[in-house]
Amino acid sequence: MNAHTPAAPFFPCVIDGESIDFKELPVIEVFSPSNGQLIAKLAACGEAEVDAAVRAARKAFDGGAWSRLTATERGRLMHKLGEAITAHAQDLAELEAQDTGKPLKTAKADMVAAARYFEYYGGAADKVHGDTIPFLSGFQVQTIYEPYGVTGHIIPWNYPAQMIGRSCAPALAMGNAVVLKPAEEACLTPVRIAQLALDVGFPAGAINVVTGYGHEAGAALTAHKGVDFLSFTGSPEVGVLIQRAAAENHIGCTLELGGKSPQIVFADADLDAAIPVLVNAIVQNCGQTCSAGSRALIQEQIFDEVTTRLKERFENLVAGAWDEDLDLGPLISQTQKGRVEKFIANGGTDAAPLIARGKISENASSAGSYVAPALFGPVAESDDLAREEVFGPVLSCIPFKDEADAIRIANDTDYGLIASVWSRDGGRQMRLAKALKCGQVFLNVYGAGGGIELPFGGVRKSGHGREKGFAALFEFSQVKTIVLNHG
Ligand code: TXE
Repeated sequence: MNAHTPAAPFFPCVIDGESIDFKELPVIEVFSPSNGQLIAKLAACGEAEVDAAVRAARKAFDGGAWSRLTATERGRLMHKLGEAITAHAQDLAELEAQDTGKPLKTAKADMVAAARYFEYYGGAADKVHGDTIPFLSGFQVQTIYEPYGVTGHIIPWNYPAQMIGRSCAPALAMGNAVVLKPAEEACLTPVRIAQLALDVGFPAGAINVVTGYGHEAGAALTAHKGVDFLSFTGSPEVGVLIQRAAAENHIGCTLELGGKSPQIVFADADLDAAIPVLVNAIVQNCGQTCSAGSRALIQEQIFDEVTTRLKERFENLVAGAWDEDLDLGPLISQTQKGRVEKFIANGGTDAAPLIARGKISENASSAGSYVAPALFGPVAESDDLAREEVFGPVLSCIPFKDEADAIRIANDTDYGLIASVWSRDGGRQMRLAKALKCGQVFLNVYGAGGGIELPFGGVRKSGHGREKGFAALFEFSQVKTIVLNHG
């Protein structure tokens, strides 16, 4: 590995309609998780560059070309950006796969979703309207939804292209100007998508992207007094810093901080339908998904049958480089690999017996950050594998007795993001849907393909606020009440 390979392209920041390299700044080198090779370089931006981006966004919002567009015109531009992502889907998917290590087929699906975010929110841009409210005689009252102004977005490395859509598209639809700080580990597609936005005619300053480390560029964006609202997806620890900074500046924020999501399998479930979904929900993106189904809660009388069937599948899973296009890729970094391997090494005890491991492809580079998937069970409720977010391809199987027991165990973590219930009993499905403390409940399905239309978010340590669906449009706007006395 040559850390100074000249061929590795520089990915710029996008500020005020310009792509700027900031080559005078310290350089962040981006390595492929598949083979450890240098694939790109970025500027490690700090306060000055973040300030330039926030000022550009402010100019776009306060009287600039962006602020003069109607909601319909904003929506049309967003549609065009969705179309441009689709037109460049192959190149973007390859870039995403190299940057994150995810299999190419997964990266291709991510580009479909990224385009869909701009299409969906482009269509929604002119469909948010207020109310007229009956009030005192002689009064006319109406409400309108207004953008905040400049919104700051900090996103992680697991779905870079999807995340620029998920976080920024609803903010743009409502008329905000955005400043995005993507993750230093993987941010190449957000930079390209911001450049595509300029190509399709987004005015300067509407979408700004600043590369850099979290503790520098991220912290500068979070603390900036010119930011009117913050949206963060990442770890609970940093989520606390974001919320604290938002409080200091008297602004709001949404936080999406991961989970320990359960899939609850009752004895009357259709196991042929459930088993592949149980596997996919933890293997997808190598388990590096906030809504990964990392706990399988299985009713006692079918525990052995289900874990035997899961074992067969886990033993046949293979991790490999992005272009091998296997079941799963490497983890994002050696740091994450170390973290996940520690969880696996701490298992294998009476409290968490190891049932099965998958494989790593023979072609996989020793410099890649691969982890063979792991299946544990029966995992004790108190064990870390039953309670902590591993963020890797590790499934913990936990037995339960009855409905009450299932609800108790499912709700007994600090997190609450999503859950699923596998049962043919309609009454039970609805009882659990109401009793589970989380933001989404799926019945006889899991995740529903990421459903951009479906409000998504957590409770407690999983965060607060809602992304996706129309709910996100209300997060990125505030209601104003106008009262006219015509009496
Ligand atoms: O997250 P960080 P990491 C969880 C998952 C994972 C763990 C650690 O369990 O194993 O978090 O991942 C920016 N001020 N999730 O260390 O540090 C950072 O640059 C402002 C769940 O990668 O939270 C990046 O852009 N910003 C999750 C983003 O925060 C800061 C996705 C996320 O990085 C900052 C990722 C600071 N002081 C991890 N420090 C999910 N919910 O999907 C860092 N950042």
